[in-house]
Amino acid sequence: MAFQYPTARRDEEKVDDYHGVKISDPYAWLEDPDSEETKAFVEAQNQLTMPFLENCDVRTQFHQRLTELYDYPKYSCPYKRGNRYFYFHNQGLQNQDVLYVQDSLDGTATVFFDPNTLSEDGTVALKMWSLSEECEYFAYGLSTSGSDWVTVRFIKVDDRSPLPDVLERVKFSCLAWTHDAKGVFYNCYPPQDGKADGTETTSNLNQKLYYHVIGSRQSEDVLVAEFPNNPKWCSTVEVSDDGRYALLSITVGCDQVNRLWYCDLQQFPNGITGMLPWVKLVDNFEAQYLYTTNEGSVFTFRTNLEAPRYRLINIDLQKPDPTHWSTLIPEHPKDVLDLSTCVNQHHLLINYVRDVKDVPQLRELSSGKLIRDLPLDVGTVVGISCKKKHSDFFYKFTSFTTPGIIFHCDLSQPSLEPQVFRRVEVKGIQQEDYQTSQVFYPSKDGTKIPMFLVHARGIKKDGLNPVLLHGYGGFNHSIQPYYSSSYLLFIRHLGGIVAVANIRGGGEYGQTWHKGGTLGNKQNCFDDFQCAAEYLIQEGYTTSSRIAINGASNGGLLVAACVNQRPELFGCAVAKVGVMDMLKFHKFTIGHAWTTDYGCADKPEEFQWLIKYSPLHNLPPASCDGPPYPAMLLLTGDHDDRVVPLHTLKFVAALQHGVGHNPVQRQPLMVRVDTRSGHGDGKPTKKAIQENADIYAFIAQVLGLSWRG
Ligand code: X97
Repeated sequence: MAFQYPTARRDEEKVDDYHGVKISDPYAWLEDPDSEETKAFVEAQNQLTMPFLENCDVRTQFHQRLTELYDYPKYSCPYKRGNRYFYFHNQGLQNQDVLYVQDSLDGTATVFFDPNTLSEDGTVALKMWSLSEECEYFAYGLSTSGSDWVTVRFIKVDDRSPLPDVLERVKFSCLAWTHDAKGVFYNCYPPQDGKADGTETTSNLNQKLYYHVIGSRQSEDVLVAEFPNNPKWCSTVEVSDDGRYALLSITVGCDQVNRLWYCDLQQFPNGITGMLPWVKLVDNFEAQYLYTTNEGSVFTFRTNLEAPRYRLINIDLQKPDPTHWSTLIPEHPKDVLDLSTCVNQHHLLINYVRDVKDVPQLRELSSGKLIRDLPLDVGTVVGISCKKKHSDFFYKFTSFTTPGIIFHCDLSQPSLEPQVFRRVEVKGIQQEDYQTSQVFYPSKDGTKIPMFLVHARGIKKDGLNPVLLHGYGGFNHSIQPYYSSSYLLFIRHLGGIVAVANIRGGGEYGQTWHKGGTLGNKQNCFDDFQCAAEYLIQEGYTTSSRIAINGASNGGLLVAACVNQRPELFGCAVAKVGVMDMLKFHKFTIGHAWTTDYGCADKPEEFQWLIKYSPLHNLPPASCDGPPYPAMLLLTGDHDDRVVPLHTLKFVAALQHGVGHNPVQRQPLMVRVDTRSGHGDGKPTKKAIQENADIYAFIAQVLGLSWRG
C-alpha cells in the first residue's frame, strides 16, 4: 500500500431501508460538520494531502507562471444608468473586481465600490447588485467565505453615503427596484435553528418574497408572496421595462419551467403596502416563460413551450387565453435561442447557440424580422449590457484563447457596425501559438457529441499527449468556449491538450439535449464522457494513463461516477465540490432542487436509477482485488452550502477504505478541504490561483509530466 490514509470509523450499525433494500451508510457521522470527529477527520486528511501537493515538482513553477499569466486587466461591459456609466475592473490580481463609475465613456473613472476593502483575505464578495432606474440608489448583496447566504445593503449614488437599511437571510434572491426608487423586491428564508453562515446543512425551504421600502427596518418589510403549501418553490420578480408591472416567476427545482404571475403596480400610486393581488397568467409548470419586453399590454416572452430550442411569443394581457398567443420568432430547426432582450425601443438583441458557438443577431421587435447578424469569432458572448430606452448596447466576446473583447454598437448611428470598445491583451500569450478545433464523436448509443480541443499548433498524434478532459453534463448548463489561464499553462508548459466534451444533460442543443442526460437517462452523461476518452485514444491523441478528467459540482459527480465505471480508462481524476451521495443529496440545503435532474431515492423507481451510479455506493469493498484506480484529488470547502462538503468527505472515506487498501493501488486518493471557501462563486483570486496550482501540480505529478520552459 502506497499511502497511509487516516483511519475513519465505520459505523456498521447504520443501515437505511430504501423500499426494502438495505443500504449501509457507515460514514453518516461525517454529515455533522461540527462534531469533533468530523473536524479531526478533515484535519487528518489535509495533513496527508497538503504535504503531498507541496512536494509536487511543478507546483511552485505553476503557481508563479499562473500568477504572471493571470495578471492582466479585466473589464466588464459598461452599464448605463441615469447619466452615468458603471463597469467592473480588475487590475489583474486583485482578489475581487472593483466597480467604477464615470460620467461619460471617455470621462475619468473613479472607484464606486471596492469589495477588497471589506476583508483582509478577499473572502467577502459582491454577489448581487442593482441600480435603481434613475440611478438614485445602489443596492448590493455581499456573501462571506463563498456561502450562498447574502446580506443586502444600500448606498445613495450621488454622495455615496451608506443607508442604514440591512436585509439578512437572503438567498437565491432577486433584487428588483420599482421605478419610483421607493424600494426593492427580494427573497429571504425564515429564521432557522442553529447557525446560518454557510457551514450548516439545514434544508432551505419556504422562501418568501418581500418588498423592502427604503428607510424602513427589515422587520417591517411587506410580504408580497409566499407559498406555504409548496415549501420548495422559489420565486423571482422583475419589473417591466416601462416600470408598470411586477412579473413574478415561480420555479420548483432547477427545471426550465415556471409559473408566471403579474401585478399592475399602477393600482398602488402611493407605494406597495401589502400582499400583492397577483394575476395568474400561467399557473402550471409546463414550460418556461422569460420576460423580454412589453409594448403596453402586449408582452414578449422567450419560451420552450412546444419548442425545445426556444422561441419568442407575444401574449396580450387583455387576451390571456393561450389560444390568442402568437409566435414572434419561431423555433429554429437546429440552433438554440438562448437569449433575448430589447434595445433602442424597437429592436431585439437575441443570441443563437449553433453547435455550441454563439451567433448574436439584431431583430425588429414589431415583426421579429432579422436586421443583421452581429459579427463574432468562434466563441461566446459572456456579457450583454443594454436597456430598452437606450439606443446603444455593449457585448463581451470570449474564447479559449481570447480573454475578452468588448463591442459597442449605437443604433442611433446610420452604420449599425459594432465597434471594438475594449480589447485586452495578455502578456506572454501569443494567440497564433494555440489552435482550437471542434470534433463530433459518437457516444455509446451513436449520438454525436461535440467536443472542443485546444492545443499547441502542430501537435503529433503519437498517442503520447497528456489530455485534460473536462465536462459537466447537467442542469441545462452549456459549456461554451471560455478563457482559462490554467488551460493555456497546461498546454504551453505541460505540453497538454485540453478537451471540453459537450455531453448530454447540458443545454447545448436545447431541452432535448438536457433531458437526454437527466433522471433515467443520467447514464448517457457518463457514457458520453467515457466515449470522449475512448475517441481521444482511438484517434491517436493520447493513452488512458495520460488522461486527467476534471469536473466540478454536477461535473464532480460525473468524474467520480466515470472512475467507478471505468477505472482503467483514466490516469488521473479531479472532482471539485461533487455530488457523491445520490441517495441523500435532497436532504441538505438546496439539494431538493436537484431532483428535477436526478430524481429522488424516496421514490422506488428513482431509487433504482440512483443506486446504479451513486459514486458513494459504487465503490469496491475493502477486500477487493479489482484494478487500481487513477490518482484522485477531491476538493471541497468548509462554507460550500450548495453541495455540502459531506458528499466529498463520505466519498473519500469510502474510497480510501475500499480502493486504498487494494495492494495494486499505487496512486494517491486524496482530498483537499479549503477553509473560508465555498462552491466557487466569489472565490478570491489568491485562493483561485492557489487551488489551480495545486490541481495542476497534482495532475503533472501523477501523470509524470515535466515543466517545459
Ligand atoms: C442550484 O442548485 C440553484 C439552487 C437555487 N435555485 C433554484 N432555482 C434557481 C436557483 O432552485 O437559483 C435556478 C437558477 C439557475 C439555474 C437553475 C435553477 C432559480 C431561482 C430563482 C429563480 C429562478 C431560478 N443550481 C444547481 C447547482 O448548483 C445547478 C444550477 C443552479 N447544483 C449543484 C446542481 C447539482 C450540484
